[in-house]
Amino acid sequence: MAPFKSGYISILGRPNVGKSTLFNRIIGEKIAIVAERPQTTRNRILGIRNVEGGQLIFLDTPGLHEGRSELNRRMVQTAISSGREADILLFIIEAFSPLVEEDQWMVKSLRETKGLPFLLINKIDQVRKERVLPLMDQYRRLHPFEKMIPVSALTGEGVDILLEEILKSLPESPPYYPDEVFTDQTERSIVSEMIREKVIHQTFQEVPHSSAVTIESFKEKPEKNLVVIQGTIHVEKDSQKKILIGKGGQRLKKIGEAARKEIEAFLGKRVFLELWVKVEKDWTRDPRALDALGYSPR
Ligand SMILES: Nc1nc2c(ncn2[C@@H]2O[C@H](COP(=O)(O)OP(=O)(O)OP(=O)(O)O)[C@@H](O)[C@H]2O)c(=O)[nH]1
Ligand SMILES: [Mg+2]
Repeated sequence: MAPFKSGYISILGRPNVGKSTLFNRIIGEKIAIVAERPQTTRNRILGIRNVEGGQLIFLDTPGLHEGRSELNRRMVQTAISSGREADILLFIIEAFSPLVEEDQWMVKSLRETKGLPFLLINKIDQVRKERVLPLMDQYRRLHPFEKMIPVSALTGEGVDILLEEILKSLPESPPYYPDEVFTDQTERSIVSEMIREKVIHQTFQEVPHSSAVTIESFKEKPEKNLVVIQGTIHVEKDSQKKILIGKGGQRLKKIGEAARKEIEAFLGKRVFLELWVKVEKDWTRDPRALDALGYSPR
């Protein structure tokens, strides 16, 4: 029998390239939130996929970018340090994006890591196949990638091949986690992220980047198959609070309804969700506020 393999796989790349979409597809659950906008993921999220003969532990990370605020800095630091822990690095690019200076900078940051670098060309559902080869050639000249695999996180194309290739490259090791564990995220943190996702989907300009969500209380009422959740959406300015609440409270109501539906499906229970909006002046620049909101680099 083949020896058991197990290890950590860090998912890295610029914002919006599809890291969290790929992560969710591989884990088979929506743990990480996804949006059309860049800089959605802010923390490192662990997810486990057990396959025959192996345990694959994936780390979803914030997009690598040049941010101005302390929040941006912490996000990038989180991504880079998760790369240092990993046995394999999945460096994701978009099939339709030409190689630019930022990509070169990112690939350089990989040089200081010990993990095996894979290049994933994502979103191949969006391009004709002949466009992928020249892009691979460019990246090959930039860095000695162990493997280059075209995928579509959206349709799943190429993902089985990716999992096989990962398993081949992982070290021999017993599993790190028991079989039934699939993430390190708590119900509470998944719920707060679901709310934040709806904020991102339903607001514009700087509001998504200026919003954070905390859960104030999470009370189970088993006799009614109900969970009562109270959450706070933190923004940086009064003007953002106004936008978030909307005319007559309409926008906040929509955000709450969309979030409640998703939370109910996730928990398998009825949910009563109450949301407040609070102004926390310039929290994206304030180290103490960032710690309090759960954005400490790891
Ligand atoms: N067409 C297509 N769209 C995709 C694919 N993968 C992801 N997307 C879309 O790309 C957008 C960004 O996806 P995310 O998974 O949030 O990207 P991310 O890299 O995690 O972004 P950050 O967390 O901001 O760094 C979303 O609108 C996804 O639906 C793909 O394979 N094909
Ligand atoms: Mg993400």
